[in-house]
Amino acid sequence: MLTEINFDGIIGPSHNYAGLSLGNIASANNAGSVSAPRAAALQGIAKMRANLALGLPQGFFMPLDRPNIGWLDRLATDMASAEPHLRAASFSASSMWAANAATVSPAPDTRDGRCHLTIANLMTMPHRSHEWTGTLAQLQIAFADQRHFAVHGPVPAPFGDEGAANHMRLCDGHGAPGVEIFVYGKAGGRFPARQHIEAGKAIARRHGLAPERTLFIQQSETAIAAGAFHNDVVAVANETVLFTHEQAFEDREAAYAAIRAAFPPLQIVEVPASAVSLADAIKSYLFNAQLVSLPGGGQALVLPSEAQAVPTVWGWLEAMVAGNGPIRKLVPVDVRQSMANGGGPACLRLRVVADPATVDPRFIATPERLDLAERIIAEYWPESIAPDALADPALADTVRTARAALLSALDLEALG
Ligand code: SUG
Repeated sequence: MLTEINFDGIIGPSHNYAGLSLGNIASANNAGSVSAPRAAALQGIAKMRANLALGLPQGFFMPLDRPNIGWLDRLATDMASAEPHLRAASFSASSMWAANAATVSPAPDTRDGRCHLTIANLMTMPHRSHEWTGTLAQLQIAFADQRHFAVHGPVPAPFGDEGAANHMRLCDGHGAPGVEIFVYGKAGGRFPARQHIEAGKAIARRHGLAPERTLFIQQSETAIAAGAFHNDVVAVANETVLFTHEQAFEDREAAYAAIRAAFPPLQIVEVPASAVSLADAIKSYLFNAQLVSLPGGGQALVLPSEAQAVPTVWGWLEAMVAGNGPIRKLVPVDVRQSMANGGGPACLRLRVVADPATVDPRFIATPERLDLAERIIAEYWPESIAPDALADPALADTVRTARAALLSALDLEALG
C-alpha cells in the first residue's frame, strides 16, 4: 500500500547560528546568536508527534557526524587551525533540512516501477556541500530494498542540486502516477540560484520519468532576490493542489498553463502579492508548510507558528480555510530554532511515497521510538552554543558523544 511518509531530519547537537547561507535572510539576521540545540531538537520531535497524531506516517533521519574532520582534512586543515568560516562549516547541523537531502520520484512515476531517490549535491553552499556522503549512507540503509527503491549518487558539478525543496509533484492520489515539476533558478541575481536546470533534467532522465509528465519551470528572480533561496519558500504542492505565491515563478501564466496542460485536475490556491507581499511570505514562511492529505479527507497546512504573528498572513489563511477550497485546516507548529536559520516545517522533512513495510523500520517513527530519541536529546544535546564555542575542543566531544548515544538508542550504530 503506497502512502506518503515524511522523514524528518532529527536536529543535530551542533545546531548553531553561523550565518553561513548567503541569500537566506533568517540565517544572515541571526548570525552570531546563541543557539539552543536541545530545544531545537525537542521542537523537531514535537512536530513529528503532532504529525503522527494527525494519522500521518512518519520517519526520521539521524544527524550527521559533526564536526566533519574528514572534510577539513581534505582541505588540508583541522579543528585547531581551521579558519573560523571553515570550522563553522564543518560543524553545521544543516542536514536537519531533509527536504534538501534528495529528490524523490515515487514508483508510479518511473519507468522501472521503483521509487528513485537522487542525493542532492548541495554544492552551492560550502557548509552543505559535504552533507551528501553522510546522507547517502543513510538512504542506502533506509531504502536498501532494491525491489522497491533505487538510490542514486549526486548529479556531478557544476550543476547545483538542492533536492526536493525545488521539486513538486501533482497527482490524483499519492499512489497514482504523478506530474513532476523541477523548479530551477537562473544565476546572475544578487543571491545565488542554487538549483540548476541541468540537475533537474539529469534526475528526470535517471529516474526514468515520462517526458509528458515532467516539467521544468523557472523560479522567479524577484522571489530569489527577496530571499526565497528554495522554491519551497514560495510554493508547495500536494495531490491536486498547488499552493503558491503569485510571484513564485518567473512567468506565472506560462507556468500555470504548462502545469494545467500536463495535469488537468490542477487546483491552484494562489496568494496574491496584494494580500501578502513576498517579504511577508518569506518572514512568515507560510508556504514552507507541509501540505498534507488528512486520513479522513481534505488537506491541512502544517505551518510555522511565525505565520500567526504576521496579521496579513494569518488573516488570509483564516479566510482561506473558512471558504470551500481544498485546504481545510491550519496546524501551527513551533520550530523556532530551525526557523531562525531559514528552515520551516517543510524544510525539515523529505517526502517519500512508499509502502512503510518496505522501509528499514529503524527509520520509522513510532511514539516509543520518539520517546527514546527525546530522552537521549534531553540528556546529551547541549543546551546552548555561543559562536565562540565552536573553537572549544570540548564542544566537538560533546557533539560526538550525543550523536553516538542517539545512534545506539535507535539501533543505528552502523552509521558510525
Ligand atoms: O540551506 N540554512 C538552510 C535552510 C534550508 C531550508 N530548506 C528548505 N527551504 N527546504 C539553507 O540555507 C543556515 C546555516 C547557518 O547559517 O549556519 C542554513 O544552512
